[in-house]
Parts: sequence; structure tokens; C-alpha cells
Amino acid sequence: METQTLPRSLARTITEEEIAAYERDGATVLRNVVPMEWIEQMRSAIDRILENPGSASVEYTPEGEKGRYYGDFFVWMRDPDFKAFMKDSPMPQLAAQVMKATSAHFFYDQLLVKEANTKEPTPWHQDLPYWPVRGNDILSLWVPFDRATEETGVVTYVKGSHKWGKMFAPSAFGKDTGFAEIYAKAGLEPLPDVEANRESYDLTAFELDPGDVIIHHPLTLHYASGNASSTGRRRGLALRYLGDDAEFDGRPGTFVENTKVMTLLPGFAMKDGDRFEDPLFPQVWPR
Ligand SMILES: O=C(O)CCC(=O)C(=O)O
Repeated sequence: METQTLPRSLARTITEEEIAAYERDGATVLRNVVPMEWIEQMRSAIDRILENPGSASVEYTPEGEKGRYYGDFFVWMRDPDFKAFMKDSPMPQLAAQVMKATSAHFFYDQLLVKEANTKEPTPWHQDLPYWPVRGNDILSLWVPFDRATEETGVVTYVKGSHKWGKMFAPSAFGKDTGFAEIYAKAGLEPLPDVEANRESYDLTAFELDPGDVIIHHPLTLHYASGNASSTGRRRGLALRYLGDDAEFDGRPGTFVENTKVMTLLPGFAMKDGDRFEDPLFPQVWPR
């Protein structure tokens, strides 16, 4: 389908109550907001990427194990459908509305696919410690392209953890992905063991159908199990948007120290305190 003919508006309007739930809990679900035309177009696009992994992509499932946990970053830079989705779909307007931002820049997209029979979980983490950004107007939209259930690996959040005033040391998503030494440089306090003490935390998780979106704050602690289904896929795409107060943070231990990721960002030259006024992070709202 021609991208120009796909809807530019959400399937329904977002309410003040939904935005208030996001601000209070650090994560909430918006049901039935993404027009199905976009979901269908992106399903094919994702499968194309899975057949042609990007240069910074990571196979988190060790070779020889069942299943596949595939991660990829900045996919919009090489695939026109990913680009259209972050820019021409209703998603940038949604992000700007939730952040109450006058303008929004696109930070990056992260593809997180767990095929059937994938054991590897996504470990508990906050997003911000991985990122060279500071500010409060930073939002992730987690978009499912299959039904996401307890079995296939829903994202689970610690409610309100975005307000703890803490940044915990990032955890490496997989073994030997080259990130562990970089994260050590951040010198942040260790993450609490949420998984071993689930009953001590106020957890929330949302089973999702395609069309739903989770919105989450970059300091909200979250996790996702592996995909225990023997048939169901779990294709998810996180779109990260930056609003009015976001600026470049040059602190040590973020992804700018990863050479594989930085090959995706030719000419990157931002300095501490810069606004994200750079074609690598295009303004997407207002269009
Ligand atoms: O999809 C997952 O397994 C985890 C998602 C996540 O960590 C994120 O979107 O920040």
C-alpha cells in the first residue's frame, strides 16, 4: 500500500485520564489507537528486517538454542516503511500529545522480536541509563504486531518507579553483546532484584492486541519474559520520541560509546547540553 494513503490520525482520540495514568504510573496502555493499515504494512517490513539483519542488530538467543530474540536499532534509517511509521503515521502526534510538547524529535526505533520458544527474557531495566539524554519529556511507544500475552512475553512495569529519583546501572540484554564494559563506566547504583522479589513491588502488565500501544517513561523499571508459546510470535517495536526539555547528555556509559551503534550515526557531533536539532534525530512534530 502507498504510505501516503495510510491514515495520519489515530483510530480514536486519547483522553486526559489516559495521560494522567501515564504521568502517575510511568506506563499505561492505550487500546485500539493504531490504524490496522499501519500494522499490516509494518508486519511485512519487520519480516523483511528479520531476513536481512542490520549491522548493529543483536541475536540475543545463543546459537544452537531454540527460538530467536532479535534486537535492532535505528531501523528507520534503512527501511522506508519504518521511516514512514515513525514520521507519517499518527505516532508522532500521539507522542507529542502525551508529552504535552510543542515539538517532537525522533530519537530512535528499537525492534524487539521474540519468536515462539524463545527462552531469553528482557532483563529488568530503566531505559534512560543507556541513553545520552536528559529530561522528562522523553517517551517510548511500545507497539505490538502480534497478540502479546503473559505466555508470549508482555512488558511488565514497576508502577511509579519513574518517580523514585533513581537511575540504576544498565544491565546487558544478552551475553557478549559488547555493552557490559561500557555500562560499567556509568558508575550507577545496582538494580534491585525485582524478579526475585516480585511480591514486594507494585507491578503492572498489559496483554495487548495489535492496535494497542503501551506508553512508558524512560525511568520506569520494566521487564519482559521470553516467549513460552510454541506457535505465537511476539513482534514489538519501541518508538522513542523526545519533547521540549530533552537535551544531549554527555555522561559516560551510554550507547554513544558503542562503536557498532555509532556506525549508524555518521557525522554525529553533539555536545553536552545540545538540543536534538540534528537530521539524525529528525523533527517529526509538527510535521
Ligand atoms: O520488548 C521487550 O522485550 C522489552 C521492551 C523494552 O525494554 C523497551 O521497549 O524499552
